[in-house]
Order: sequence, then C-alpha cells, then structure tokens
Amino acid sequence: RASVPVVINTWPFKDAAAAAWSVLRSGGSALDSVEKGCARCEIEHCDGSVGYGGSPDESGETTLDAMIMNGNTMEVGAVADLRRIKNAIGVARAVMELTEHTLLVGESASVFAENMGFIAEDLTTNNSVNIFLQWLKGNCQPNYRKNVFPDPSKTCGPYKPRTILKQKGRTRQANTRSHDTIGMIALDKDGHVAAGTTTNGLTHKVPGRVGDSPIVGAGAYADSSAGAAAATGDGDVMMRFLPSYLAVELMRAGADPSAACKTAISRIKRHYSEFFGAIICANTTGHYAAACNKAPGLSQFHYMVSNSESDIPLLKT
Ligand code: SD4
Repeated sequence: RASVPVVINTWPFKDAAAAAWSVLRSGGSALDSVEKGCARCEIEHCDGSVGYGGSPDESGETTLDAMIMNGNTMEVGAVADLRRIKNAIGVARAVMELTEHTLLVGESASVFAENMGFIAEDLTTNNSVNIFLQWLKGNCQPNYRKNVFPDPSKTCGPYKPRTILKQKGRTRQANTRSHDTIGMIALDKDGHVAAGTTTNGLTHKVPGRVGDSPIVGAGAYADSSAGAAAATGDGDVMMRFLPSYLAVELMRAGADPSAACKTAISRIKRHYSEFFGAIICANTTGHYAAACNKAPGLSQFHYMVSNSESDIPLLKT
C-alpha cells in the first residue's frame, strides 16, 4: 500500500530514518527531510561508512562525498572529495542554494564550505587511524608512497595498481564493510520529491577517488513528475550505468518502482555479474521498492521506510 508523505533510506539506519520522518510528519519539505536524515548519519557516522572517522584513503585521510537534489526545480548541489568538514550534505545544499553550480570538489569545496560558515575539523578518529595502520602493515612497501600519514618516516612510492583494483568486469567484488552509504528519497505532502546521499566512500581508495554518491543520476535522482531513486554499493562500477536516473526514467515511462529498481540492477549485472550494490525507488504516488544484486557480501538488502502507516520507521528487506 502506498502512503504519502514517505521517506525511504538505504540500510538499517534507524535514527536517520526517524530524523527524516520527523520533518515530513510535521508537514516539512522533502528536501529538509532528506538533509536532516542524511545529516543524522553524518553525526552518528552510521556504520563507519558515513561522515568523519571512517574509510580512510591510501594516505589515511577521510574525505566525504554528498549530494542533494530538489525534484521540483531539478536543482542539485554536490560535493566530492570534501576534506575537513563534517556536514557534507549541508555543504551540498549550500552549493545548490548559494551558487549557480552543481558540484564542487576537493580542497576548493572545503574552502567554499569554510567561507559559508561550516567549521573545519579533523575528520580522523582513533578508529580511522587504526583501520589505516592495519592496512599499511599489509600494503605499504618501502617507497610505496611519499609523505604517508601519520608516520612521515614511512615512505611509500607512486601508486601501483593493486590486484583488487585491476580486476576488471565480471569478477570484481567489493567488501561489505567498505560499503554502506546512506541514500535517501522523500516525497512530501505537497507531492514534492527530493533525494540525497552522503558517504565517506570506499576504504583505502586512491586519494582523489570520487564514488557514485555525489554524481547526479548515479548516487541519486529525483523528479517530482516521475519519482526518485538512490543507489548504494560499488560506486566505481555503478556510476557507469546511472542507475538512479534509469530507475526514475523507467517509472516515468510507467514501470512500477519494483520493476524500475530491478531493471536498474540487472542492467549493471549484465556486465558485472557479481557487483555489490542495491537501489531504492519511489514513485509520485508513494509506492516504493528496492532491489539488490544478490552476490557475495550481499545476500539481503535492508532499507528503512517511514510513512504514516507506522509510528516508527520500518525495516524492510
Ligand atoms: C561509493 N557508493 O563511494 C559509495 C559507497 C556505498 O554502499 O554506497 N556503499 O562507492
């Protein structure tokens, strides 16, 4: 059964779902709901894969990707490779509302954020340092890369492709623990649709790597005349197929959310049969669905649905 308003998010991030739902329940907008919900995960660093203190890159730094889309105006704000700022979804919204641009990246995105009043802080925690040091033990050969954080005496040379990164196509696999980004889609009482994502991306990524989450149509997409979708998983592969855009366009053409989600996943599967990934979809009548690629590391995909049918957000598979 469909019910409006509704907000849906990837993975069992209950507090984020509750934060997003509290906005809709009190008559707020889909856009505010998505921002509030995603920001909640940034504060709690949901599963270590959102916000500060998780997924250190090859130099030990945590960087953030986020986007938000207003399906009414088709405006988008996004940040990628954001450094030193915890509230990535907030910066994404500032890009959308305070600039004429869509996507800001890296150091310059951080400077923009600081200029807009966001506080610059270290995104490193004991947890992220430990993850990084564990990884260094196994991977940092002498001369592998220079100036490695946090021990500059370890010199590590230029990037060399590692086996996992070299695996092209069909057999490429990702590790569940490095993939649990929040993607959120909301439909408010006025029929406005919004979508958003926020993540610290892939653990041990090459510095500068940007995932699918801040890419319009890949991480998420929203159009109040068709619906919304958000994807999660192996962003390096998934962004090649713009699954969120595809799902929304399928719903526009009349597909129900379940068929749209399934088709978006199977399109990727044709080329990457064991990719790690899932997608959530909702149409403008409040019907929703999800699909995942049942592959190693993902036998079931959990997501949250919040609408007036229940007092608390419901966990679905
Ligand atoms: C990325 N798509 O950076 C993100 C990670 C993710 O579930 O969604 N994990 O590749």
